[in-house]
Amino acid sequence: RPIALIGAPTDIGASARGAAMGPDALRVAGLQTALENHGLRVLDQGNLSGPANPWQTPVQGYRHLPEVVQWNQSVFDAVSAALHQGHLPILLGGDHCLGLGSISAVARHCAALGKPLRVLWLDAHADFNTSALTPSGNLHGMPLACLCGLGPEALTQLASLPGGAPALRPQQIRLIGVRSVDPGEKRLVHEQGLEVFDMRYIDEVGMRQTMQQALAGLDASDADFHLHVSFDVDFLDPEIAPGVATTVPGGPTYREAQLCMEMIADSGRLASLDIVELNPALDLRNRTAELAVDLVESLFGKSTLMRAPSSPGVR
Ligand code: DIR
Ligand code: MN
Ligand code: MN
Ligand code: MN
Repeated sequence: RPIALIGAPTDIGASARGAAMGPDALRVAGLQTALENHGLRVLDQGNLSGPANPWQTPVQGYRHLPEVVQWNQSVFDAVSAALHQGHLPILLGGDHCLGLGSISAVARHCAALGKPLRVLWLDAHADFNTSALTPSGNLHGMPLACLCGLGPEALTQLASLPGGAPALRPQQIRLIGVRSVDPGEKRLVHEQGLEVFDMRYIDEVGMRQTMQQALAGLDASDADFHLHVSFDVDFLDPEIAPGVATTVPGGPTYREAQLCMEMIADSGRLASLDIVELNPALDLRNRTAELAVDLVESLFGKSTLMRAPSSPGVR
């Protein structure tokens, strides 16, 4: 299945400027060639366009809500079209507010086909704030809550299924690598029953068992699961990934991140991907973009040796 690269050059939902340069930094780091060298067909669809960042203060708990809606509508349309054509969409962000448009498109696609969907959210943060809880008003801290129906109507409407239900139920989500959750957000995450594999959990049981649990049941169903990965680059430890605006110490190491990606690849279910929050303005000689490309190669099945995908781990 060909891969469609969809660039969304904006930092409209972020806390700092710069993520708008993410798509080109990933291209410069050789994303397309890396995937092609692995035998995949890749169509770079170029960049979407949308409103400029007016860099204003929050209005009723949201910064740039109308612009965030516009960008997400474009992402929704582009990801929907790619899925409709049988492509595997990779959204090149841009900040993480765009996960709303991307996953809304995926959820509708799955609903139409009657396919079960699971979302792996790789992130230092839970992205489960609401206007009442957010310390910043930045919408990149809210996409997951909006996808579950908690958010401003303009976004929850975009993130709804044809019958009106939210795009996602909390049970479909696995959060991995979390180490920064705001006080009110913490309560909401708990109330909603999200399954969170935070860094303490990864410290205690290791990445292998964490991923076994996060991927559990994907092949149990008769139906073919659709696995969506939303990869916020701040998931990674800042020592290896300095090119993000909201670094939080104590993230996965290079080896842990590789294992995470390899085990997702082994599941054989990856069907759509977001790469978000890369901020080239804060990076060192594009090394974070290069690391992201390296990890995405593993996510698409690159491995050191020829080994059966059923090797210890997932299936
Ligand atoms: C913080 C930071 N929780 C907020 N969030 C994110 O402003 O809501 N940073 N997602 O990447
Ligand atoms: Mn995020
Ligand atoms: Mn984050
Ligand atoms: Mn490489």
